Amino acid sequence: MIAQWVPVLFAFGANLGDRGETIREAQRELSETPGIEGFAASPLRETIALTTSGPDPDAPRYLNGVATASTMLSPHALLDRMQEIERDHGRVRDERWGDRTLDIDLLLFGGRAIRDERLQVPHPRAHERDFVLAPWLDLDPDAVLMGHGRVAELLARIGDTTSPFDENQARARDAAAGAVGSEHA
Ligand code: PH2
Ligand code: MG
Ligand code: MG
Repeated sequence: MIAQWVPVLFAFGANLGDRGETIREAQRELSETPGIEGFAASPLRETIALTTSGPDPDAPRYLNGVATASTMLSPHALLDRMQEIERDHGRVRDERWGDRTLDIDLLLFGGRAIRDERLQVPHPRAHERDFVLAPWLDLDPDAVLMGHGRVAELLARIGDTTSPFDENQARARDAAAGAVGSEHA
């Protein structure tokens, strides 16, 4: 059988630990997985935690981003790899929508609709989440969400509460904090 390469969209989120480092490492690991090609990641955005009782400005903020790629893996093989990377970064699955070191979601898998115990694709709530739509629009101003239309319009409709995140500044700050810390070690 000739391999079929399918375009996919991933979402990444983290609100515990070194959020930016974790997401960028996880993206590198995913991009280096055999059967995944053409990985392109969005800028990261800082976002208010959405909990089961609504947005919680007091909860640790998330960093969120999305990435596009092509894959010849099956949806479930891809999900296995995503969950392996989540586990490698210390993800524990307990509370629904609880704080987490790393969340990787599969939002789109080609034009396919998949619904089983492990997967729901297209992601049922992507169209109403600014923390998905805003970084996706950064990556692709012409993005269209299957079944819902243009991402620019969806985001304009719900409003954007996310803010840009300066990764270079965060790295510089961490490096400075590390240098100070070592002086006192
Ligand atoms: N993910 C959740 C629940 N709440 N809130 C933000 N801001 N970003 C997320 O990625 C997120 C969330 C469940 O996966
Ligand atoms: Mg999620
Ligand atoms: Mg998830």
